[in-house]
Amino acid sequence: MKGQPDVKDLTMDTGVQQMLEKAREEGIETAFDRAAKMTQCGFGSQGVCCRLCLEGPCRIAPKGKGPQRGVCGADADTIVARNLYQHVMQGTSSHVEHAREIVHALIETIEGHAPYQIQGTDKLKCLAQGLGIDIEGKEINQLVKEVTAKALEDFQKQHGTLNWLKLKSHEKNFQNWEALNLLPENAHAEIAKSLARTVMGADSDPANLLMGTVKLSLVDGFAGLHMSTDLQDVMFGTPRAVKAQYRLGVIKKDMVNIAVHGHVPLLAEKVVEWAGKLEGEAPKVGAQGINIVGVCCSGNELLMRKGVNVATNYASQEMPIITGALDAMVVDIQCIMPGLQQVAQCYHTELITTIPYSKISGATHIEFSTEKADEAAREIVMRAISNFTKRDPNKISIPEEITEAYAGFSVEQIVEALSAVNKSDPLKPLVDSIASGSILGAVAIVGCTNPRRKQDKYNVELVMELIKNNVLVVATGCSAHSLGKFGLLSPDGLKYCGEGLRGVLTAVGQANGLPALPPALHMGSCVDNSRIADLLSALAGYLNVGVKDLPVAGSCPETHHPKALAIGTYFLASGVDVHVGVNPQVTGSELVTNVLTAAKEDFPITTDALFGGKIIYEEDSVKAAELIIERIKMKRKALGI
Ligand code: BF8
Ligand code: SF4
Repeated sequence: MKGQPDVKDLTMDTGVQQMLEKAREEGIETAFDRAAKMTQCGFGSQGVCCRLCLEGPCRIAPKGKGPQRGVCGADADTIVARNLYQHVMQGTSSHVEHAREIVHALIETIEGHAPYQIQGTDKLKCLAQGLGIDIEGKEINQLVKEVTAKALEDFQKQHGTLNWLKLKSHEKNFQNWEALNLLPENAHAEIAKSLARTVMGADSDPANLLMGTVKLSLVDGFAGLHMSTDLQDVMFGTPRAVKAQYRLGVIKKDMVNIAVHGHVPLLAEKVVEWAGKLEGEAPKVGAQGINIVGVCCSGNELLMRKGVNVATNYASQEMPIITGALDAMVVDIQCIMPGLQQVAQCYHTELITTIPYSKISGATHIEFSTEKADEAAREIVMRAISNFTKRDPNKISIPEEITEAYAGFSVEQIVEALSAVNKSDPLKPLVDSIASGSILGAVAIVGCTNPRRKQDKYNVELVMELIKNNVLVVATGCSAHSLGKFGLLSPDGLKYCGEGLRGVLTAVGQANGLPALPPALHMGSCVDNSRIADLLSALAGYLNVGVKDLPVAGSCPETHHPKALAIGTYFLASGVDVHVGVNPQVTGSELVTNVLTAAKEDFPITTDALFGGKIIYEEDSVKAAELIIERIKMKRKALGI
């Protein structure tokens, strides 16, 4: 069609390009098409549009040419700070609800109401001890009971602070947050207070609103990310290194294909289990077997623990359907495009929603609850099998490319790999390599892809630039998928590393019987950013410094979701610089911009001064790498290395 962008400008993934061409030929609209058509509102882009009450909407004119206050008198600083706060609230509530689901699943399991097994008993004991529970002589179910009781307290206690914050925060961060009066009481109260605080006519002091945002981000970090990861490891086991495949080529023409998409692994794990149990049903419809593929963070969870192959990441989630060979896509919560159903209805693919508070009009809804997990998973797999017979052979076209990748790098797995080099002091080889300069520092590449940015390009480019400069990379979320697609989660990617980094990854890999470790270590889904925080706390503890002193940073080059803003704020508060490659919609306020980015050196309050971390907003990945490396070098210098 005339005027449409070249598919090569929309994504680096050639399989996705092929599917975009196919969609165009078949007259199907995708997120990339919608992004190209959607003009971005200048007010919203700068965060100066307020819709909080019916006196509005109010918008503040840039550069002083027009209204400078809303009808109520709120200025750009207040409006921008409130909008950012609300984004962080959305992210936090998503992660907190994720954690709460897992807590309840564990409780139902030990009470005999849910068909799961507690697989991570070592992690359970370790958490119990950390939470101050006496583990001597106690059965597993009793420990789960006591650990989940501590978790539930984090949703209801009226004094003190989150148990998970006390369990997981670095001591120096804890002291800093306590001194700044930022310790949250309980997750639900903090979310409710944040909502109450940001309504029309409540808090309008932008600095105070920003501090509220930081406080809420601690809820995101501890009662969201950490609690989810820890308790998922208790339920399903802690990930260990696995090998798997990436890209749309993992969809198989002769098999019943089911894509699992969303976030909470309770359903995804069951679908894998039932695909195994029902394998014998596939030949009855002429299929060779049942093939599960992952999308987004459910994809990450299954990849990390089960080695399930990954089809694609966020921005191209419609593409598995466009292959014409996907028999069902089953989704739970978060990052699921409502537009999926528009695409699914053009094919035989059945889109199946499963969560009562996350439905899509037109999709099949099979209610998932932990009590009925087996029935739901069985029905989903059986439906996919019967859908196999409804395929239109003329519409089937599956891109061929596949890449190999390693994942499963939990902190436990990383420490174990390092133990092969130094058994009694596993962190020493890593710390020595950083001190000697073989490794310059470490950067976590996290978060999304965004249909407004050329998919995968910015994630991949940034990593290439960093590893060339001997920066160790760890990755999570959809950005890890970008790296997987382009060989950066495989030892093959070692050729892009600087000499120092290559040497270390080769030495550690060989000590573990591998040719080398991959240049980027895949640490999991977005809630697994907690694993990165754990690794940083361990390194800071080893060196007896604060997290803020470490030569490290986080980066989200292709940000799209408010969850990423919540996670980013949590890392800022922990003393880590955070790069974002997409406009965070705060530029309409000089005050908010300066607090977060420390752009003006003499600005009275900045997150850099308060916590030791700042936002780096840079869309160009090569320039972003330079800015990140500059800060890493500054932190190295301060450490005297
Ligand atoms: O939680 S990385 S696009 S799928 S928000 Fe969403 Fe972003 Fe993907 Fe996972 Ni995270
Ligand atoms: Fe306008 Fe104030 Fe209402 Fe916002 S809260 S819409 S700025 S009147």
